[in-house]
Amino acid sequence: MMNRRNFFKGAGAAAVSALAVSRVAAASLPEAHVASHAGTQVPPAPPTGRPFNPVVTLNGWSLPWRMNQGVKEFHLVAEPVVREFAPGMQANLWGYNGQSPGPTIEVVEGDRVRIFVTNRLPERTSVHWHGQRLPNGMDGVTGLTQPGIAPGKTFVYEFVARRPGTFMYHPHADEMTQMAMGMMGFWITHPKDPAFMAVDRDFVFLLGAYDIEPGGYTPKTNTMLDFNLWTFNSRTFPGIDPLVVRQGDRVRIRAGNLTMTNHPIHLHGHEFVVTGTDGGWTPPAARWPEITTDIAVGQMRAIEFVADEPGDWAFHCHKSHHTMNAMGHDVPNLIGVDHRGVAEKISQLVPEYMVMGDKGGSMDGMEMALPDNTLPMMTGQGPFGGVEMGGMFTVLKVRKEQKRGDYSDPGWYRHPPGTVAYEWTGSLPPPARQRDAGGKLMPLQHAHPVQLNVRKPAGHGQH
Ligand SMILES: [Cu+2]
Repeated sequence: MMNRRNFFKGAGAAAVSALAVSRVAAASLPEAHVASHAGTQVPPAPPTGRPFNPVVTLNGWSLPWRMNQGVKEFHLVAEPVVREFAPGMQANLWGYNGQSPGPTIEVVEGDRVRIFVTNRLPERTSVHWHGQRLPNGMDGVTGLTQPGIAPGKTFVYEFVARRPGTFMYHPHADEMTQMAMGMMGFWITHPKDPAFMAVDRDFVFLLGAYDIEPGGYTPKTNTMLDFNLWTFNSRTFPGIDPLVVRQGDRVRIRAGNLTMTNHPIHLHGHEFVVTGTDGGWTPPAARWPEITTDIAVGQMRAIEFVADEPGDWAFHCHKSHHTMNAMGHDVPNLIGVDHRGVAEKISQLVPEYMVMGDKGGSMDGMEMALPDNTLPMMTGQGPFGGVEMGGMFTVLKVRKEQKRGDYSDPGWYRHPPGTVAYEWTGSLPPPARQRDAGGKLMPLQHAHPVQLNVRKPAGHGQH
C-alpha cells in the first residue's frame, strides 16, 4: 500500500495557499485538467483554434486548452503525483496535472499561447520551454530571467509559438531534484499547414531514469549515474503501451531525453530516417537511413518510416541495462562456474543462499520473492514465453486489419505458417569452427589452465 502521509507532508502548506490563489484568480484561470490513469489517451481533433493532426503521447495525454480572445490558454499545475511504472510498482513523483511526465502541450505555428503555472510543490519552481524562440523573460530560468514561483503561487508565461517542431518543458529551479522526481513534459508546435510533413501516426514520449530502492517509493534525487529504472514516459516494460499502426502507415516517433545519459533507440524490422531534431526539421537531403539513433541528453529526435512489415517488432533502447528493471547490477559473472556441492555447503551457513547466473542471467521461469512495490529485473510474457525485458522496451505492432486512427491493442501477431524460427531435429553437418586462437601474429602456444578467483563475503575475517 502507498504511504500517502509522507507524500503530502511537505506539500500541505503549499496546497492550502494554492487554494487561496485559485479563489482570487478563479475568474481568470483556465481549468486545470487532470489525468488519473497511465494509459495512452488518444486526443480528439482540436475542438477550437486552428486545425492540426494531434500526436499520441505514449502512456500519456494532451492538455486541453481554452481560447480567450484569440489566445490559447493552458493551465499547468506542478504537484506531487503517484505514478504506476508498471503493474506492481508505484512511485511518489513530482509532475504536472496529476501525472509524470506532464501532459503534452500542442499548439500551431503562429499561435499566441498563455500558460498559467500553479506551484503546488513544497519548494519554488519555474518552467523552461526547452527549444522555443521566445522573449527572454519567458524562458523560465529561475534567478536569471524570473524569480522562482513560490509554493502556492501562479505565474503566467505568454509567447507566440514561432517555430514548428518538437519541444520539451521542464523546471529550471532545483533541477537535479525536480527532474529526478519526474518533472518534464512534451510540447509540439504543429506547422501552419496541416499537410506539411503529414504522417498517419505521430507518437511522442520522453526518456526517463529513476533510482528507486527495491521496495521503496521515492526516487533518490542525488543519483548521477547509477539509475535502476529506465522509462518511456515514466513507465517500464511491460507497462509501456505498444505503438499500434496500420500496415502501410507513415509513422513518426518523437522522443526527448531528459535523463543523465544517452539512449540509442532501436527499431526492429524497418529502417527509419531522422526527420527532426531539437533545431527543427531535417532537410531531406541531409537524412540517411538508420535502424538505431542515439538521443543525447537534452536532445529530441523525430524518426519516420513506412510501417510496411506486419508483425510485432521490438522497439527499445539498445543499452542492455536500460531494458532491465531494478536489482542485479552488483552481481559477479558466474557463467561457467560449477556450483554443484558448493551450494549445499553454503546453504548450511546461509540458509537463503541461491545460485544465480551459472548458466547465464536468465530469469525466465524463476520465481523469486521480491519486496513489495518492486518490478522483476526482466519480465513480460509474450506468445512464446518470457520476453525477459524491462525498462525502455515496447512493441511496434504493424497490422493489415488495423483501422485508420485505431490505436487499440490488436493482441499478439499471428504469424503465417512456416514463418517462425523452429527447432531442427534432423542430422547436422559438422559446424565450421575457428581453432587458431591467435592467428599468425600470436599463435596459440598451449591451453591455459583455468584460474578461478574466489570472492569472500566482506567482513568475515582472514583469508
Ligand atoms: Cu538507454
